Amino acid sequence: MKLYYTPGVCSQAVHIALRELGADYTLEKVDLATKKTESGNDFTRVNPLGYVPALELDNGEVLLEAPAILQYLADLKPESMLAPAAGTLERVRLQQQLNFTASELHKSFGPFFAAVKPEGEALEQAMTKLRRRFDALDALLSDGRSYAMGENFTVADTYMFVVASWSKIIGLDLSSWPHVQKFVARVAARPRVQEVLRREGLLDAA
Ligand SMILES: N[C@@H](CCC(=O)N[C@@H](CS)C(=O)NCC(=O)O)C(=O)O
Repeated sequence: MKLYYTPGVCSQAVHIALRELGADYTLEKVDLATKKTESGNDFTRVNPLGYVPALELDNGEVLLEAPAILQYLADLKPESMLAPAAGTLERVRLQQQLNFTASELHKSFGPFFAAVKPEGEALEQAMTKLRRRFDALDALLSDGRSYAMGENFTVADTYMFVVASWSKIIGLDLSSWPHVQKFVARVAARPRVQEVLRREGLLDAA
């Protein structure tokens, strides 16, 4: 398998899942501004919409959309417990969390990463929306669970971790959400996650 990725963005969730699974994979970095891959290819031939992650399977098929890719990977190795079994209520809970991360949390960061940043009332509205989603995440984790689904680390956590970590980039202090803050630290401390961060050039080599 080949993962098309860009350091620090949502493709990192898939990178973490691959690493946690011990899967056999290669990486190809994508420049999101030029849509060129590091080997000089046109990334829009892989994903016409030009966004990562894209996972190229060994038969040449390409999978898109982080929640779908993450579940595909988890199902390759059910014993990894990276997702509850398909068809169970627990699996639907995982899908609920993946969808929340994608369409609520991830997209609420959009205005802060836009070329033209919101100002004044628009900025306030965008921040209120984002803060409310962090409130919901903190409430989910407030019963003392270690991860989104309980004590098992799952693919829902890989995506939640990456998106919650963007708070640092926009200067949003996570101390307002202590359970989320602890969750981010817990996931960051996982040895495979450290390997991914290092491989993406987001940690010192030492
Ligand atoms: N719906 C997509 C969204 C992926 C996405 O937003 N990727 C961002 C990075 S986090 C990206 O590549 N943006 C560049 C662009 O849209 O041109 C998914 O779930 O995989």
